[in-house]
Amino acid sequence: MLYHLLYPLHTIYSAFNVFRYITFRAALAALMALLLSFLLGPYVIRSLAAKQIGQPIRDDGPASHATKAGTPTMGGSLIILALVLSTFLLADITNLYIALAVAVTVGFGVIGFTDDYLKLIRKSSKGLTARTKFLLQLAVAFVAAVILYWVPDFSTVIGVPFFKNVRPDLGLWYVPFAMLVIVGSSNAVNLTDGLDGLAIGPVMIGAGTYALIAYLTGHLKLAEYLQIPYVAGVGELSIFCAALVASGLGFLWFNTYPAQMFMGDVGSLALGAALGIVAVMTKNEILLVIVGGVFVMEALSVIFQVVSYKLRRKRVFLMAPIHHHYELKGWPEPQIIVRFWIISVICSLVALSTLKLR
Ligand code: 57M
Repeated sequence: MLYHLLYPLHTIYSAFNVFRYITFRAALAALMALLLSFLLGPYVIRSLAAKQIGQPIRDDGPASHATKAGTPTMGGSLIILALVLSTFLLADITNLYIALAVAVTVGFGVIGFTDDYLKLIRKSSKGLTARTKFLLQLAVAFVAAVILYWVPDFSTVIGVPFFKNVRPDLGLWYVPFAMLVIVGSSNAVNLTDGLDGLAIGPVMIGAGTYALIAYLTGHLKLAEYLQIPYVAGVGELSIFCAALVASGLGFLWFNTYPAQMFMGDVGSLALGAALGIVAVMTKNEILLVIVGGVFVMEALSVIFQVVSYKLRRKRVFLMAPIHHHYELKGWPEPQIIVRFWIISVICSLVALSTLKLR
């Protein structure tokens, strides 16, 4: 909105020309998102606590989690609010990619919110059934994927990391593929969100990585130079991603160990979906497996654990997802969190190096 209001003024005051630049607007969106989440954070915590919107803790998990009972949850609404407001203010809201990124994030946020809300009023860890939640996720992802499929300029060719000449065109299969990326990413972030700051760190690192990728993908000369697919208009997503990094950072202020609030499903489902849709729209869908390496590791640990238990009646990990395994091995919580963040930084560096290594 600020972009639409202020940029046209450059004909009168040339200083407003600066609003033309994605980099400037991304930095401003980040500052705004950070400010919003800092200012609103204490208020959100107070009102969640006043309404007794606190986390029920399962008693079959690591014993150290018992002390977390009653921690205000649904803090993800703060992240979404800061993200959406700053994106609306500084990005070009007529840009389809921005509209889709916001719509998918909010759509998954609403599913998560419903789940959290049901858990709270029932005062148990049972919200929406897994089946209903999954069907709703598929529905939102389907609408987004079909819209992209119909956009004339949006190609159904996918990018394969490390191979510049391998660019399979999925045609109509692009729709289920994009749905898989969005829904998979959303659920993987949800599984990861089990220790203070554990999920938001890699979300921020992933969003920062995609901010750069979106900028390069939307820049004809840079995309040509790097031999990556060029998608006109996708550069605006850098603003969305920068706002995501900053709203996450503002949330982390309150979610860092010992957490004053959790993001809830409203946060984890929405943020995972946000990364998924950005990966799809920047044509770096498969790269998300590397960028989101921590989320993949967490999801795989659950798959291995469940399959191994079903086939051999034996567990691979003391408990899945893998962060519980390290908790039960006696690693202090902050140690697990920071080490997973470090792994996430390494994953992002590897992912960025694929832009040149191809
Ligand atoms: C949600 N939610 C946290 C909080 C957060 C299939 C199975 C692997 C599913 C998995 C599961 O339910 N995962 C999804 C994980 C919960 O956090 C809330 O949920 C939101 C995210 N959706 O924002 O609102 C708890 O996590 C802790 N937490 C923090 N700090 C944070 O910043 O400490 C969260 C955020 C919170 C708090 O304690 O209450 C959760 O873990 O429930 N299930 C599991 O993870 C369970 N694993 C399991 O059963 N493993 C089995 C099989 C199925 C693989 C096995 O290993 O044999 C464990 N989870 C828990 N207890 N809580 C086991 C026991």
